[in-house]
Amino acid sequence: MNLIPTTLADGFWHWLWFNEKAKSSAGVATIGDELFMYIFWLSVVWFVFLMGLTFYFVVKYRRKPGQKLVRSPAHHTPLEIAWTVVPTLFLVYIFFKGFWGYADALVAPANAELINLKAQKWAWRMTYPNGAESPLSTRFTYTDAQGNQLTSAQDAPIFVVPAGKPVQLRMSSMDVIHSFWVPDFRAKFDIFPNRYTAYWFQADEVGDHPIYCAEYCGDLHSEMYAILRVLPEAEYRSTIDGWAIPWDQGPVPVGKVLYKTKGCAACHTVDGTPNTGPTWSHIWGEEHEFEGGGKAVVDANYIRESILVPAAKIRKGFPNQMVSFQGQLNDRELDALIAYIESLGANPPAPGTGHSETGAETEPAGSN
Ligand code: HEC
Ligand SMILES: [Cu+2]
Repeated sequence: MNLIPTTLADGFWHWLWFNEKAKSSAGVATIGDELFMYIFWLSVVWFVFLMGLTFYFVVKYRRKPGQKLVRSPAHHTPLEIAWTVVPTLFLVYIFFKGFWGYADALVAPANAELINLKAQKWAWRMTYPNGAESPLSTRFTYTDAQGNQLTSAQDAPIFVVPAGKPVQLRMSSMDVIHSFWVPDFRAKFDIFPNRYTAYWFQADEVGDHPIYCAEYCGDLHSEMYAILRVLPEAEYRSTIDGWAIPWDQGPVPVGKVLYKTKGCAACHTVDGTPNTGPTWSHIWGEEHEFEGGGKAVVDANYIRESILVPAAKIRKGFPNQMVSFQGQLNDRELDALIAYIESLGANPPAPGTGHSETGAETEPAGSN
């Protein structure tokens, strides 16, 4: 996939001059750009001055015919104090600027939206203040600053954050060290196992920003990305409310949300059309045949096995493409998914459950 910023392609100077401002208004982003340019220009000025002086001296004091060698002074206290103190002042300024930027990045404003971020080989997961999680994976397209339309080669989660409000991330890793990196925000922070690190930013404009992992963490390190979507605050709220798991409403509504947030929706439909995987509509009670022979009736046990050990029974006509959700779904969640699939209708229909959503149901009950 190609999410490399194309800014360089617009010309070296464009890139060098930081025409592209950090898209986060929080302290660290602006300090980052500012300090970078300060150090850059400081280096340029001193480099030109020192090299110029060297060149001038080489020419001026070069050995000329007939000139006697003079003993150069070994010590000049005022000069030595000057060339120690002056550069030190520049360095002290850099230190404090950097230190303040760092401290700023750690200490979030009190009204910040607290979001948990989990890093894991090789994926990101966000848990919002209402307990909701982003859908596990979606194919996404991203339009960069130059208007190029980029599409991810892999599924990746889309995270949402409110615009114009500080967002604090409480980050930890499930395995090795990762690093949260949003180039647009100049945000980069290490994430450790068994420990939390914090980072905050404020994005004022609505838009998408790629997130990368900036700490080499194994084979698929380069595929460890996600999209950070900045939404107007009201839209952000309604989005995470839609992802919230309504535990107090019983298993069926819970299963319905899990269907979306756990990524099942990427391969399964609930309206009768087959996708990468079979539809869930009216499969309850149906007899399914498997690749390589054998068949079974779809019931709670069959569904449980299909989710935890998908490769055990491959439905005829479908690829062996589903990954195991062992460890990703607890028993309560499995129960909810099973209840949800059951709620999508039985085949043959149970007496007295007039189906109405798909074509087959218009036939009298018991006809198939
Ligand atoms: C990458 C695509 C993909 C994802 C994501 C996926 N599945 Fe599947 N699923 C399949 C495919 C393909 C099959 C058929 C092959 C097989 O039986 O393994 C299948 C089969 C099933 C079956 C058996 C269906 C039948 O008609 O016999 C169930 C139940 C199921 N999946 C549940 C789930 C649940 C629950 C989730 C989300 C937690 C999920 N799947 C996520 C691709 C996927
Ligand atoms: Cu990583």
